[in-house]
Amino acid sequence: MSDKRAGLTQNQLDSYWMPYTANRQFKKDPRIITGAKGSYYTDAEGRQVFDGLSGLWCCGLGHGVPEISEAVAKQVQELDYAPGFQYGHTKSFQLAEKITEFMPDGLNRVFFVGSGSEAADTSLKIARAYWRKMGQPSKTKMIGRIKGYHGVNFGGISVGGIGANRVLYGEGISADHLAHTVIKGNEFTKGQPETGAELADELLELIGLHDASNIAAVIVEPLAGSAGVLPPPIDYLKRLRKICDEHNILLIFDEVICAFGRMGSDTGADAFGAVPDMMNIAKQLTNGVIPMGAVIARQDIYELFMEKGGPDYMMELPHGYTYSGHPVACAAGLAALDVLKKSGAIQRVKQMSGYFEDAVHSLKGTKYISDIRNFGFAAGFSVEAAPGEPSRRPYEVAMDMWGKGFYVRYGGDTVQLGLPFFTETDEMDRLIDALGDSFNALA
Ligand code: PXG
Repeated sequence: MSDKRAGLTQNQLDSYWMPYTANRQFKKDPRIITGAKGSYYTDAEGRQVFDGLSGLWCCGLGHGVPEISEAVAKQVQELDYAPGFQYGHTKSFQLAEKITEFMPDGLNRVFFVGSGSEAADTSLKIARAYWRKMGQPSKTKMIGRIKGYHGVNFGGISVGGIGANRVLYGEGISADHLAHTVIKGNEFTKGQPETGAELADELLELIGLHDASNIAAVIVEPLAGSAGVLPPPIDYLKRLRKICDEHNILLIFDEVICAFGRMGSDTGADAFGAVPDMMNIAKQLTNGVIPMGAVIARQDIYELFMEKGGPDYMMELPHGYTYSGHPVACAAGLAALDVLKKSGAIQRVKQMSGYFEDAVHSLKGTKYISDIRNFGFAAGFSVEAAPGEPSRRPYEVAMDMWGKGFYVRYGGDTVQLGLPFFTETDEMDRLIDALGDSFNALA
């Protein structure tokens, strides 16, 4: 018999303080997932639910990929844990090398972490330490971007640009912000907007204000995900790259969502034609099966730390996590990247992204949809605010969709889609039809 609460008692429900969740609403009407295979979840009532966000942007290859499950099971038996400080195990080195095969030339030194948030703070710390090693210790300020998301740790929320994620937490690290790239007139653009590259020039104003001698790094998502899928205007990232070069500022791409196929390419850097000095990755690295992230640095950044590291028994970067390079995560990563390559998933996303683009833009004109943005297998819909309640309609749409057997993401004033890489065209059609109906059903 189906049971919406999956047999959970009220006390069990109450005991868990859920992340980024409206706990009170959820616990009144739980949405419990009990299984997953391919592009579908099974919920506690035994329903099949289409996974319209690939988990939380992390399961592009679908659920229950046998090669990954088997690699994880084998690894747990063979070496469940190994200390990552001052000792190593083979798979961390193998995975580091494999990751570099997906990276732009020159980005080939991989520092493992446990999540996207840890990647953000790690990259910011490496940037500051880099300038200290370079003899320029005043370069400490970070430049992020309005609407940017870099996870939830103090460095990440400081450079992040989503107010709701910052407002409760007081002071962070020293940071300023570029304007976001959503501009009037670009609504309903398919793919990258043609106008808006000049917004990168705002970095020159921030340099004028703070002086490059005080700025360590600029950090941006090539395509901003959490804020509602914001593809960069054409040439915007190239312009940021040029300004950073001219002013001796490091450029960090947070590719926690972009890297490994979501953009129909190995990385966002590749898709948008600009190469950062450091890249943050997570999510798709293990297909979401085991938590893992990494920062990939330019070789000469790594080498500077080695040269200026003191005697060779001294560690060059006093930083790392208990679970950096966890053997089970490495096994999952090796298998996931192998499947990603061999299955042709990335090429498929590229090929099918036109169909997806047309499908999502067919909702132009639908009630309350004020903008639609897309790239690769990612799409975001801006939703006109209900009076005084900007987040209400996205929530209502997502709940209506869940009721109809589709999981989509809602947050702020947007609804987002991040399709599994092997989504069929008829699945896209059904998803988009259902989404249109859910908007039309709004009061
Ligand atoms: N950077 C970026 C660009 C992200 O998208 C993080 C860092 C943080 O990663 P961790 O692993 O610490 O959560 C993220 C995470 C959404 C959504 O619906 C996005 C994320 C997480 C959950 C939901 O857009 N991004």
